[in-house]
Amino acid sequence: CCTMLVMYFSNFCVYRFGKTLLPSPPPSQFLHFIEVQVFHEGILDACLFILEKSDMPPSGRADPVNVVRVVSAMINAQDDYGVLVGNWSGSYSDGVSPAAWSSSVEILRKYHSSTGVPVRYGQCWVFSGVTTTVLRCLGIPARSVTNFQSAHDTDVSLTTDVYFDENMEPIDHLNSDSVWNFHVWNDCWMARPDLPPGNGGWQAVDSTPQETSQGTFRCGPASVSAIRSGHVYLKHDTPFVFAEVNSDKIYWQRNLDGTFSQIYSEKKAVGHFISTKAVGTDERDDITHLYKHPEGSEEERIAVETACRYGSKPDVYCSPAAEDVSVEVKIDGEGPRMGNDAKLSIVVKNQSSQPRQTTLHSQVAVMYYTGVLKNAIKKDKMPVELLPNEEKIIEWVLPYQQYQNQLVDQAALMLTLSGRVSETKQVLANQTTFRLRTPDLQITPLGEAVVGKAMSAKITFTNPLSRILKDVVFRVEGLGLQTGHEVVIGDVGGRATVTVTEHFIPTQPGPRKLVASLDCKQLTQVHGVADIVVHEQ
Ligand SMILES: *[C@@H]1O[C@H](CO)[C@@H](O)[C@H](O)[C@H]1NC(C)=O
Ligand SMILES: *[C@@H]1O[C@H](CO)[C@@H](O)[C@H](O)[C@H]1NC(C)=O
Ligand SMILES: CC(=O)N[C@H]1CO[C@H](CO)[C@@H](O)[C@@H]1O
Repeated sequence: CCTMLVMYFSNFCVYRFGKTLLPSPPPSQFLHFIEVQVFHEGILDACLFILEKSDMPPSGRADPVNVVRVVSAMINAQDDYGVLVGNWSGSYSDGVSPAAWSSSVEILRKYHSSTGVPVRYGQCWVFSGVTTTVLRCLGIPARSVTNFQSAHDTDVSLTTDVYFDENMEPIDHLNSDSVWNFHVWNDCWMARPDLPPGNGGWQAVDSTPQETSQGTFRCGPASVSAIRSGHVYLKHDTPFVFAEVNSDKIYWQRNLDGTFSQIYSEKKAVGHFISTKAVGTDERDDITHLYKHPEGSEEERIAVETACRYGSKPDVYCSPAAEDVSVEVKIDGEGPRMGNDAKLSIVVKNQSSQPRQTTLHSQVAVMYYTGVLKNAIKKDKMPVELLPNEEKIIEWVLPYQQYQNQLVDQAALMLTLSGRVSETKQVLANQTTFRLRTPDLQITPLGEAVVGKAMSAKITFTNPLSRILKDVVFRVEGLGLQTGHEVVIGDVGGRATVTVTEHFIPTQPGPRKLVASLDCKQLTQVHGVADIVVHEQ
């Protein structure tokens, strides 16, 4: 029902939350169905009505980050007379019980037909179902996501804290963090040009009123990739979602002087079986790996500690004893070329007079030019030992065979490095994006460039790949030189060179450009340009 592709999403599905989706034993006894029906009569009108009711100017609708943020605020009734009133009291006599709803259509039409009287009542799965419908209707791919053992961090510590007094009695008024049996929010798919590359793709958005964000009950969009790496400083509300899925549960005991000491921590208590409905079937699709690295792995621990440094209790985890090792990525010359093995240098440097030891985790992923990561194509672990004052250059190679069938337009890749220094516990991290350079078309003008006089240009191309390029076409154009047209080349053998000669008669004097590009399925982004100064007759 909801696919991973950017453009495709269906207009109808039933989201189920709770028991049937669960692996056994079920962590909760809930069973809820919410129908998502995007193109039902009245739904588009209701969605536009919601946007009009928000305080976003119409120009804001051009940016999906804005739209999602506004929808997240408008689906709950708090502070803006939005669609649904949340109620967890257990008695819902003056409205509809949250568990009784079966369709988001009914809720949206009710809200619209009353010209904006908030509908009673909703809980997380209802907020999420309605959000899925509204976002899909507005053209933003979305899906409902269920998280089991979902933490609610009330003080932005990025930990779930449990406080005890000197006698190990819980201190109720401090114990405001909680772990919900399950919580339901949404993923929606978009590019994030406002964030560093690699953070596009799925974004978490939550319409259930739990905490305010910049004064309003709303949450997200938070990049799922940023949540996974603990980059909680990236917008919006990433710390909150991070805590829901990956906070450690920390037990504190009050000391006689009133301070607290950490007595115990549970590292796997939060964020289990993060699930959505599988595409095309009613199966549960486990997407935990999108939200966090495997529990207990070094990468997961690094993410948790990175996140906590930006929280309200930055010292929960031991600070590194020293930060004297650096890791950088060097790209030699003009960078790796398409068709060759891609080689980069990883430079690991110490600044200390003692030996240092670490294991670097590397992962390279194909990236769309929008900064959305497609998939990882190679993962490695490299032990690194540094003598005192040593700088080590590690050659990192991505063989052509491993990327040849994986690339997308622009041939961009992202290399992510992470690790921890054994001696100091310092966290090492680096992310570098690079493109595989494609060859240029070489254009050489021949003859005198004079208005009205025939001349020509030689266009040469060498196939950088060892495979055959099928159905190659050149497109050639030059304002005042040559009208745009195609030159059918046909197949070009592996590493072979082809040359074509273009004949044309300049029509206008002055500095001109002859531009050519190559198109074929196996290789794109090949261009060439020649400057030609045309003289008057
Ligand atoms: C929840 O529902 C009960 C009963 O219908 C009502 O009395 C109460 O005011 C509601 N709470 C909220 C926050 O709307
Ligand atoms: C990663 O490496 C690049 C280039 O080598 C460097 O400019 C950048 O500062 C490094 N980033 C971090 C976080 O160390
Ligand atoms: C090669 C290198 O970078 N060595 C450095 C290691 O650390 C010492 C102490 O800080 C520096 O003086 C060296 O330049």
